[in-house]
Amino acid sequence: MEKLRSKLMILLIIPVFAMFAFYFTFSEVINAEQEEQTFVTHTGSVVKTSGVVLDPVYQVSEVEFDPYKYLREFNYGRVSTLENGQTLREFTIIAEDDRVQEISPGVFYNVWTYNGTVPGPTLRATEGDLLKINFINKGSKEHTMHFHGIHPADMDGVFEIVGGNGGRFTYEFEAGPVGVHPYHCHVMPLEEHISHGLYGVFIVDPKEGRPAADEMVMVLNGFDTDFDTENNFYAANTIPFYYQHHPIQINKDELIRVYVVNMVEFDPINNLHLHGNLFKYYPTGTDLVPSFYTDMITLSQTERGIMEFSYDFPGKYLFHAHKVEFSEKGWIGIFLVKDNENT
Ligand SMILES: [Cu+2]
Repeated sequence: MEKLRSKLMILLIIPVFAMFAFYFTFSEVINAEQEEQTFVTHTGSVVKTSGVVLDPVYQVSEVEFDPYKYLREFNYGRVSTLENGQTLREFTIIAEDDRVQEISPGVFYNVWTYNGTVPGPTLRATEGDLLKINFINKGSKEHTMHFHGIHPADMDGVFEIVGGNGGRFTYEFEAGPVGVHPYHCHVMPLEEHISHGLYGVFIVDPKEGRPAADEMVMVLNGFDTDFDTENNFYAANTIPFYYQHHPIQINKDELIRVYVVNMVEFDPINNLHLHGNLFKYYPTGTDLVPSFYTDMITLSQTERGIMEFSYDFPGKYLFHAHKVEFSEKGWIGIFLVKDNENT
């Protein structure tokens, strides 16, 4: 019995030792960022990386992204009224895939962008508006825009592949349903196109509007900078730890409305915990009556909702992934609640 046990131990140790030996001998070879690599992901799909992405020498243009500006920036499009009285909102979205962004100090990453940033612009309309989205693909790869929501099949951005180097497509559909929805590229391999940054938020307001509030958008995202189909960085709005170093200033007793969308790839779930408070939660934002009163939500990929809260006491309050790995890799921030009477 003892002999059998020690034999088993040896059998277990040998492959582990062999893996370590292989890694240390061939670590140069398996540095994904140095040359083109093909990976089979945990879901079985094949992902190819360009191999030049981490090297700033190859940068074509650098992304300028300000998470503080992005937070409260809404793009309502070019607005006009049709003969039948319907509101028309026209947007122009340009996809590119040759930009480099310093996503964390010293870490440069080839981001694929809608209108030059990750996430792309927050598009906003009222239910029933006619949307015309002029999509131009200036990237080198094929891309599309796939909106979550209700629209005809040929506006779904899945089978209508838009070629690179100037390919065009106009998405035309009525905004709906009310809520907060993601849009993202739907070209295969999907993990690659999404995790490089081709996503954004699409808000559909109810015709009667929502109560006045300090509104903001948080896209929960991550970056796999070594192409092993695991994220190395996590964030709310792209830059790890940004809102911890630059707290989001809000007023005591003021209604805060956060449109939150989870776009993290590779990890099955993400979550959000708010400190010192609870919030009303509207899953997908489709109902005007909240479903929960909680301080914690769990979100699968592209799952999203609207949070509403106000703070009774001034001070600093954390919000972060309660999945500690994610918060320690950047998905954490602070609300700085200002006391109006004293400021
Ligand atoms: Cu794409």
